[in-house]
Amino acid sequence: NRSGRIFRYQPWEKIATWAFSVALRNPKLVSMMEIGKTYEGRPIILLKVGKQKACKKGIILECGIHAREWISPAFCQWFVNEAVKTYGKDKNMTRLLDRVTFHVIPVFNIDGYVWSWTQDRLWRKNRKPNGECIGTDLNRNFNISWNKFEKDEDPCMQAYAGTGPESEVETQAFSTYIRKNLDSIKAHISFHSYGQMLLYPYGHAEENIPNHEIVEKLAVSALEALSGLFGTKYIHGSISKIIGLVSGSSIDWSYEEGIKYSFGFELRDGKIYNFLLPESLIKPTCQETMLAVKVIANHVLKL
Ligand code: ING
Ligand code: ZN
Repeated sequence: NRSGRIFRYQPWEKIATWAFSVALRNPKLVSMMEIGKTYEGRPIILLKVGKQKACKKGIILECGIHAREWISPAFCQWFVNEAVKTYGKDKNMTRLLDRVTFHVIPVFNIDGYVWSWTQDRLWRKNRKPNGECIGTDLNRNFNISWNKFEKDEDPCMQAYAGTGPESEVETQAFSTYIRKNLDSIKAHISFHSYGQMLLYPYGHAEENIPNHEIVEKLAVSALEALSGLFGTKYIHGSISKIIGLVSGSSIDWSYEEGIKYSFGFELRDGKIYNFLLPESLIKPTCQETMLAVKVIANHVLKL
């Protein structure tokens, strides 16, 4: 994309083609794999971004768990494009890619994403039927205090938790991949919209996580970097404090698996456009978010 050109949201087919071609064009920096298939049979694509070396640390960037939050997949694409474009030019990015592998899932809930493009712009869940209603909220389906608060039991609700922990093939694919790579993965970031918040565990309990102080400090530094660019205001804190008790979320699960830096971003905007963030705001949103992600990655580097 040439400067000045507007960035656009992309349908799944375009994102899949892009993933294939960015890997093909940058064989030394990017490789593509499939971690499983969605309920409707689409391949869940993961891009490994970074220099191929042994014993590297890993950071997982998980985008598009919720179908309608289109800015999230747009950020994952932005991240990969920026990485390959600035490697060898930007000192910090070069250092990061030399030492860290970013495991990027551009769209986690692909079936839902396709549905939000073709049938219902505000679709959130996946597309597997549950009796009279369709879809499970993948961010309530993880094996961590699953369905503990019994408020996500109605299959017709937006945050339906599913028939059991990891009842959905998408959740299974993701969890299996993380478990296989637990030794190297040090951080996990889940991208959502909207509300301009940086969240961390727990969502399933009100107590502080063991490394609360250091995670809180890291959140503050990340947001200093983010707001330094355009002055965008974010709030931060634990999921339970900021949005209330939530069970079965991906970052609570990964935290309990031992990933001590698990964050959830609620990207732009605040309360004007909500899920319908205009395409003119993709670029500034991704630019500022990139700065926060780099702060988190630089911390992982020092571990
Ligand atoms: N909000 C998230 C949700 O799943 C969240 C908030 C993020 C909860 C990370 C737990 C972990 O409800 C949106 N808008 O999806
Ligand atoms: Zn979301």
